[in-house]
Amino acid sequence: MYTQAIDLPQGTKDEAARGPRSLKEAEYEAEFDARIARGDFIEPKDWMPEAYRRTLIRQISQHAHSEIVGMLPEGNWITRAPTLKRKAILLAKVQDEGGHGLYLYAAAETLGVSRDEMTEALLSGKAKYSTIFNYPTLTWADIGAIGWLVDGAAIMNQIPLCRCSYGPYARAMIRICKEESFHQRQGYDLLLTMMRGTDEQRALVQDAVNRWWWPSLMMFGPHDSESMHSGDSIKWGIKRISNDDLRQKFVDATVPQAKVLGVTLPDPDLKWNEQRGHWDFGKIDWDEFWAVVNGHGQCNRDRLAARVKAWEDGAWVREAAVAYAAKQAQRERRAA
Ligand code: BYC
Repeated sequence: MYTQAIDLPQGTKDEAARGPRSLKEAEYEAEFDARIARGDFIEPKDWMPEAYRRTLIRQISQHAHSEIVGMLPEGNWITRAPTLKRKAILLAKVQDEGGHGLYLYAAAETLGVSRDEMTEALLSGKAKYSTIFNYPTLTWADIGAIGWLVDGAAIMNQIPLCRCSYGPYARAMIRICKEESFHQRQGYDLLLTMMRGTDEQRALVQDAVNRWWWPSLMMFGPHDSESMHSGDSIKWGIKRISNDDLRQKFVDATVPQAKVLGVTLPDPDLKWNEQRGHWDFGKIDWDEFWAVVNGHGQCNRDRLAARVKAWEDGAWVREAAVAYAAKQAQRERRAA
């Protein structure tokens, strides 16, 4: 209702896969392919293949949902932040995440899907959001670990999205990445402060890192060989770097940071590979990943319940806004 967007018919997968239907459409498609090859942006009013539009709606809306659900695990600690400075930082971070969700919903709306439809998909469990937000935040050190590892993984994945072929998504990502980099640094700073504290604080940091390391690696998605969308997304310039390559970049960037921090990453197979010029790392528990994707993580049920409650509690605001808009329209008609 706070939107000008309309829901276009979403079509079926078969329809999307059928390819060009007319000579005109074949011409449009050739022009679209040429623009992608030149590295031009595709803009909302440009012709685009139906499957490209659907892929973007899926990814951008799920990204938006992740930001909104991602406010919950950290929001849980705002009232318990240990100092005023940390509370102000955490408040700002959680608000930023709400803002990221809004830019992303707005970017998805330009593809012909309404905010109401996206919200319905989240609340009904039809749309996914990142697995990472289905893990609990047990101690204050988890807030630092989320900033360092979760936001660190998010930046690694999102920087290439600033060059994504769809203009509104790419532009939204530029601002989001600037804010994410602050989020990552505040997390690292928080952990560094705790590491300079007592033995008990250092133990809390190590425990948080032990719990957040593997879920952070899962954020990049399944192995390339299992990633059903990567082929098309890379062909269309939506994804610029594959899931596995981004995961490797994240491991390579994070291992030296862990050394400076003085924590051990919970992977006995983590070893520098001179030949590859990369860190080798152990096997990810894909059964756990898919269980969480499919709704069976530790917090899936609580997270969705919190979003459903927020939606229901906000009904009076939506009703008041509709009543106000109707009154305004009536006043304008009378004045005319
Ligand atoms: N969690 O073919 P694939 C943040 C799904 S928010 C859940 O590789 P794709 C932050 C995938 O959706 C971070 N589901 O897919 C906020 C697909 O299922 P569907 C969020 C996952 O799209 C607050 C299926 O598995 N970031 O930074 O090519 C506080 C097959 O996967 C996950 C974004 O959303 C997962 N981890 O690649 C702090 C970034 N991984 O959709 C931080 C934008 C995979 O067919 N998104 N799946 O039902 C992307 O870059 C890509 O969508 C992904 C997956 C790399 C995540």
